[in-house]
Amino acid sequence: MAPLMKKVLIANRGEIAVRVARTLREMGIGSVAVYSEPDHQSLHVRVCDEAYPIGPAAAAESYLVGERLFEVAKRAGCDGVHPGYGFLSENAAFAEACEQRGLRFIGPPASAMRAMGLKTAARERMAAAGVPIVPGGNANTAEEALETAERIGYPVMLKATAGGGGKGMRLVHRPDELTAALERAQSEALKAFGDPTVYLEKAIIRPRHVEIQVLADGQGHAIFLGERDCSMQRRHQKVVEEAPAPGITPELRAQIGKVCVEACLRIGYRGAGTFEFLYQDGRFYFIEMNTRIQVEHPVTELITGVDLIREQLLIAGGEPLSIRQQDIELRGHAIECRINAEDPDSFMPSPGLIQHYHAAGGPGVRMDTHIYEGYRVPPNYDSMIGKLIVHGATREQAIARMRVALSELVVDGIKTNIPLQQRILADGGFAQGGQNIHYLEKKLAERREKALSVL
Ligand code: MV4
Repeated sequence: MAPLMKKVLIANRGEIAVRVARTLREMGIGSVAVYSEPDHQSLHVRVCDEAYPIGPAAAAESYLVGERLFEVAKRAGCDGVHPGYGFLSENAAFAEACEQRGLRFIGPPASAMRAMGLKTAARERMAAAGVPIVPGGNANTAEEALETAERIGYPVMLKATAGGGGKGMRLVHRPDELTAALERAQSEALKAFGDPTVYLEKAIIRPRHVEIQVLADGQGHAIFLGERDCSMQRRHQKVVEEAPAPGITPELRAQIGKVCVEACLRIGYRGAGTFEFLYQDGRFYFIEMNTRIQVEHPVTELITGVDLIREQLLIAGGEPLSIRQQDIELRGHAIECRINAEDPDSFMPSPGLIQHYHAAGGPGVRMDTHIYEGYRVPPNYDSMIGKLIVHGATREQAIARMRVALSELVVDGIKTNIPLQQRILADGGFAQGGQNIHYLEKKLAERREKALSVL
């Protein structure tokens, strides 16, 4: 087999850059790191074959500057770019610019990224491909919004067409609130995304967040790799993720998986992708498609045995999918706890020097991180410093393993959310499984109330 790529530029930092570098090296592909000033001592710099500085701490002056990345790619002789997640990973113009310079963009075609970036276009394409979507419609004027809301029924949710991830969302309970909410949503959307267009969806009140992982080769083959439950979240930041999702029957999984696979084929998708759904009362409602590898991809890797980064590289190299749907068997249960440099109660960021680090270990335990003893967590990026991931034969065993792993993990010198993760893993409601997207925030509010009442 001809080599897929000779050398890949990793256009990212942190644990995902380390993660990508590991697979590249395993596959005999050269790995090139880029780093901002405060990242000069990050692990991703050390695990790659070569590393180049790209500017100051501010991402807007380093990791987000395409031209800097292309200079490095040219100098190092790269023929591919892996964008990781965040930064430029869902930027269609960047993907195109890579291809124009003869660099394989390790991700979907720019056209698919563009289509999924516009949420109404994504909804329409998905609905046409047979994916169940949340009932909704246009809200370009107050009259149209009222008409749409009347048709789908209150409560309704206003969302930015160019948005995503929950930014600029607005819940509206009654018609008399709609006009004012629409104006505010439009001006917020303009400010945040440079586009005032918003649309309406029926509000799903107590859903779970369940997402389907897919791989497609753009040559007529697509598969799904089960689902993940990401309902444990705070302010749209996922805290704990797991696979499979509690309570999803094999029949329901096969059904929604088939729908996603058919949609991939219909839209000519290529690469790794995630269909995000709200799940309530046994029904799936499509909300967004993510065209990148996601933070929580390891839980899927652990229950399927598939290296998703490797599959991304093979697909980008033009290989047809080597795994068929019947090869995908879900084994056991996996849980991921995001480890953040933050105060476990106030959630304030806590950058600084890691004075002591001890990783957890043992069967079925994985730590994806770029930190080590002596590493300084810079204040310039998001607070996630790693992910602790466990695999067990059952959900109960995975929970027990995670509790042991969290008790072993030592990150001293800064505050981390490890105590919060320990409370979640000891929580009766979490042990039950299948909690909705409001569960963690409700628990945190109750805890705050209690703390106030004893003072
Ligand atoms: C919704 C919803 C309820 N109904 N849409 C938030 C992030 C964005 N991707 C979609 N989001 C939501 N869309 C309708 N029609 C509730 C949320 C939502 C949410 C979704 C997934 C995970 C966590 C969430 C937290 C709050 C709100």
